[in-house]
Amino acid sequence: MKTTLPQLLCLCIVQRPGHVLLGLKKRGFGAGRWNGFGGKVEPGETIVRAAKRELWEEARLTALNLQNCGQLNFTFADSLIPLQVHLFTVTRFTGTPRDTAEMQPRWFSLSAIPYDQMWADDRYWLPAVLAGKKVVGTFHFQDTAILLSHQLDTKEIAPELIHWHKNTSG
Ligand code: 6OG
Repeated sequence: MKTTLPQLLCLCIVQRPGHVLLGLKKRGFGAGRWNGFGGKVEPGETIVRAAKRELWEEARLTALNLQNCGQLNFTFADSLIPLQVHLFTVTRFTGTPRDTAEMQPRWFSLSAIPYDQMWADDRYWLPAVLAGKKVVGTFHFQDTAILLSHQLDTKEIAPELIHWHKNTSG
């Protein structure tokens, strides 16, 4: 059986109390959708370095804390190569979100996340991440629009995040 190694990517979910920062992707894979900030891990680069770099390139923010909060595996029926996306939350950063060539950033209230204009997987895992949980998910797509099946495990609240959530909820 032929197996294709997944492509390694990262995705940052930037939060401030009661809000999440999303970017409207202007070009490339996922254009027209709101998403976190991220992209491909370059050869020789660590996943964390890639996450920092992408957040800077796409929103002009410097992450001061990157907390791994799980992994999303994407497969595509029409044989795009599978993706392995490493997720991070960022709750401390310097800078102000800026419009860049790739993304138009905007803060959303946690009660007004535009799931209808996001990847179909996001409504399953993003609420858990925003609640401070770790997620491991597998999502199988037809084209890039139809989610055929999925599996999701949520894990214990990351101990490092409990403090932040306790002090910023509400
Ligand atoms: P570039 O190809 O622009 O990085 N990404 C996805 N994010 C979500 N929420 N769902 C998906 O479902 C995704 N597929 C890819 C990973 C693409 C960025 O988009 C994320 C990267 O952060 C299929 O370099």
